Amino acid sequence: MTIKPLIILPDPLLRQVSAPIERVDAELQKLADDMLETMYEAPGIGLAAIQVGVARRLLVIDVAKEGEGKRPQVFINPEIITSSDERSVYEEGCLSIPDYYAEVERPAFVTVKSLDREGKEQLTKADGLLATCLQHEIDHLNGILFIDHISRLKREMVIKKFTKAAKAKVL
Ligand code: GNR
Ligand code: NI
Repeated sequence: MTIKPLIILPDPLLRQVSAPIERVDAELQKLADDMLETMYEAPGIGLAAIQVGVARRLLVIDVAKEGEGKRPQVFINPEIITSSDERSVYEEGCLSIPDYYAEVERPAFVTVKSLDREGKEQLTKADGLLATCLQHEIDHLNGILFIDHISRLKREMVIKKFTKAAKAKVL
């Protein structure tokens, strides 16, 4: 397994819309396994393929609490098929926007149709942190970041800070 470098804001890759996966083969499974290892190492509770530079509709999640065993989940070509009117608010972060956190309101319950690591269709009824994380990751597949759900002023401040930091690094 391999830990992959993370794509960080303001890399334009993060705004790219990822393409559907056509075949669940050994190469794709290796990518999913590498993404899980990268996510655990970070550490984070979710990771979309675009965050390691691959514009494919693949994401991994593990929302198990510390001390519980690992519960890795793989979602290929995920689609939200129902979302609740009821909303919930979580403090979100993103491995592509390190050390920045903000409250985001989203549907509290979602049903997601996807393929699993074996390429088998699965239906996931999610609530709580899993529901929030799935929506955060599916946003990534569409080039959307959690800062797109906060105020424009806050978003522009964050982008400005990360743009400056990226420029300082090349010099
Ligand atoms: O590790 C992560 N934590 C998190 C917390 C609240 C809501 C969403 C997330 S996802 C994030 C990892 C990440 O950036 N996934 O894209
Ligand atoms: Ni993220």
